[in-house]
Amino acid sequence: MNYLPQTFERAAQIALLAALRGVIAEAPLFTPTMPRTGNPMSVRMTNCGPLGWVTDKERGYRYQAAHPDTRKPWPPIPQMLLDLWGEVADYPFPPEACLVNYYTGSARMGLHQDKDEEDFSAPVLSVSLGDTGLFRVGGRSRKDPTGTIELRSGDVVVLSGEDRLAFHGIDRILQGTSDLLPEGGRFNLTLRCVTKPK
Ligand code: MD3
Ligand code: FE
Repeated sequence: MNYLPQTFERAAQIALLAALRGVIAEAPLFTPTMPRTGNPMSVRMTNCGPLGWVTDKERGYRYQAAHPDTRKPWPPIPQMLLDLWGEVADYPFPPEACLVNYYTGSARMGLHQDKDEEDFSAPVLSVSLGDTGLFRVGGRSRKDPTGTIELRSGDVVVLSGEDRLAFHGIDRILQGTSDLLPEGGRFNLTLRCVTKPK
């Protein structure tokens, strides 16, 4: 795992947050629901880019080109994120999806693998904004030992190669650790390639 702490300094975090507010104005945060059970996830989400990750009771985890509520195409990925991809991804194709997760209060994300993409050869790139998240990462088997990293506002993580299929999750958010978001909480942005490159 390539952990790049404080890739975005304060002014860059503010600029990225402004771009993110624009994305959310076009594509409001929604509460995803689990396949089969329909139970709500504690994290709220939206996306930008040609494709977005969504889930619901009926159709489960998938990527699609439109917001599930507005049915409009997702807004474009902010240029700052495309620039970051160009600088650190070491991959010859642009990202197709940027999933935005928003955590408040006791929101968490259980240990999982990201396997809904066709293309695991592309890296996944993560950017954190706002309160610190306790990030747990293990190996390719659920039984592999895990370690914890505190992801702070402005931190970037690049997952490529073996790490691309590592189990990972967010145990909890440390409330009040950042004053970037007046409303509190934590945003995580993940840039992904979804389809097999031609
Ligand atoms: C390790 N998000 O959206 S980002 C997710 O902070 C997700 O919101 C977390 O897991 C969050 O799927 C963690 C860091 C991350 C992203 C993708 C990974 C770690 C990863 C893919 C493979 C291994
Ligand atoms: Fe994930």
